[in-house]
Amino acid sequence: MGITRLEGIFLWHLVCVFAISANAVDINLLNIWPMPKSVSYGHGNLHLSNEFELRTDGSKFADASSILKDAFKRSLDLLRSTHELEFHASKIDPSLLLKGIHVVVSSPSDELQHGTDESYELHIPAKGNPLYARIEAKTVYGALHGLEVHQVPWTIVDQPRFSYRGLLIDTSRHYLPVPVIKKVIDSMAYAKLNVLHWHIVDTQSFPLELPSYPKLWDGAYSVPERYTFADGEEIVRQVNRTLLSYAKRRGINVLAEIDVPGHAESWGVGYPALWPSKDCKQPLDVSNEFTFKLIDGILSDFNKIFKYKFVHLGGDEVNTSCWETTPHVQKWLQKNCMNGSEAYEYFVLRAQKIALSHGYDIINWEETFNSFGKKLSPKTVVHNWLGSGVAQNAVKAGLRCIVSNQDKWYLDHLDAFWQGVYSNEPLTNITDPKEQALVLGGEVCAWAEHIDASNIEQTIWPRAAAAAERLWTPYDKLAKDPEKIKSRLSYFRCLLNQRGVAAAPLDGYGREAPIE
Ligand code: CP6
Repeated sequence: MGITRLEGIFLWHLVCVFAISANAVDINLLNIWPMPKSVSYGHGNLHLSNEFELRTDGSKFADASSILKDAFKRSLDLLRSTHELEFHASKIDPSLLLKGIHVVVSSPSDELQHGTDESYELHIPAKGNPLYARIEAKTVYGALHGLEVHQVPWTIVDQPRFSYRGLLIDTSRHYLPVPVIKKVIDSMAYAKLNVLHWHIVDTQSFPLELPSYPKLWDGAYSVPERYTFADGEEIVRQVNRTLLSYAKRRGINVLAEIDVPGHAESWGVGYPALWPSKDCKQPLDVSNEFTFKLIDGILSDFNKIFKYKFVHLGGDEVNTSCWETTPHVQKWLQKNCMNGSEAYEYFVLRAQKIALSHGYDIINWEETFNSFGKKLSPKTVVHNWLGSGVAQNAVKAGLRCIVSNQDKWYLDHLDAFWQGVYSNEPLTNITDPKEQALVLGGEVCAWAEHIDASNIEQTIWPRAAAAAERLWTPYDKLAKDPEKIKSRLSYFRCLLNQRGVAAAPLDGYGREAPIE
């Protein structure tokens, strides 16, 4: 037989620790990612009891849908695979044997939304018989963050710095099978990211079934490369009281995007009337009422699945020249006294009104703000991607924003090294606390022209983790010199590998470290 499975995993863990121990100062300090708001450490080792259990007495959260119970079980399975298990129970002082975790949640609600309280405290008494760790949280989602801490500090008091900590996936350029998306969601929870920005459709393909307009997914690459409405529900929406969605059960909101009018050619495969002409397939036909009727139908379908308060309406990279040269659109422009850029503004603002009528707040890419920022709905969140300075301007104008500047946080750029990802500060040049509060956070983007199921994990990880700490950890706890966090990030990378996520080596993935 050779070694048992458990021993095998244990050896692997040691190898991993050994590999990074060369510049390790205190192995305890290395292990937590992202770094909590405050941590205190004790000394010595605790051991997990074989009967490691969840206690919830005193908690106001009834857990009717087993969110907490399932999260505990996942956490325990991971602990079993990555920690020194209690191999020799009889030799261990029972007061050093951790019997379980006592979770006390003060809110009875399982609602997950933008701004849901994610704070938690974790206390592990030095000794006790029986000895329990204790997690206290306002909401079950804070408690889930506590369960992600698999190290043994004495006390953690923790809460996120930013409420929006996102990752974009793009299922239009390459289809991602549902199990791959679920694994991305799992791994986001490990790093305390809380928004999956699902860039579902774009020029290349329309993989989502929508009941209102069933021919839209004629724009999918192929029959198997599609998401049914039920797939969408399973990934995102609360289906009923006990079968909660995959993302919500892990504390992750799903932000859906339709990128109009520029990135939408695939819509016209099923509904060619959306194309201005056969030679001009995007931007969508601004002169056709059907275009807006269809956006309304899509958003009413979205409303049944996507419960996050925001919907993303794109608005980037709109080239209106073919509106101006397509005869019937040109006529419409003349009749309405608009040039191309005015029609772009008209389109975006009308799409915003439709989204507002469905109860959503709106996120738009920064070109909309740069072109006609004053006219945007006050419920707009400006999504930076082009350059620096937009966030500053958006919050000065009183709008909220999220940052994703392409040179730092576009993960499909393989020369966006982890050091730069870590160093990207969302509040650069924003000093007024009122303006700072309008920066909701940021998002790393895995645009998928060159990403599919075969390489998505190593493209996202470990760099997304560097952004996750920037967005979670208080500013004064962040390393000014990213090299200082290298070994702790390496450790987190190892942990991802142990959990079956193909996170790349920090300076690996077929590229050189930046030249110093
Ligand atoms: N697709 C969409 C893209 C990009 C954007 N929107 C993009 C542009 C430039 C770079 C990377 C991605 N592929 N819909 C911009 C927000 Cl360098």
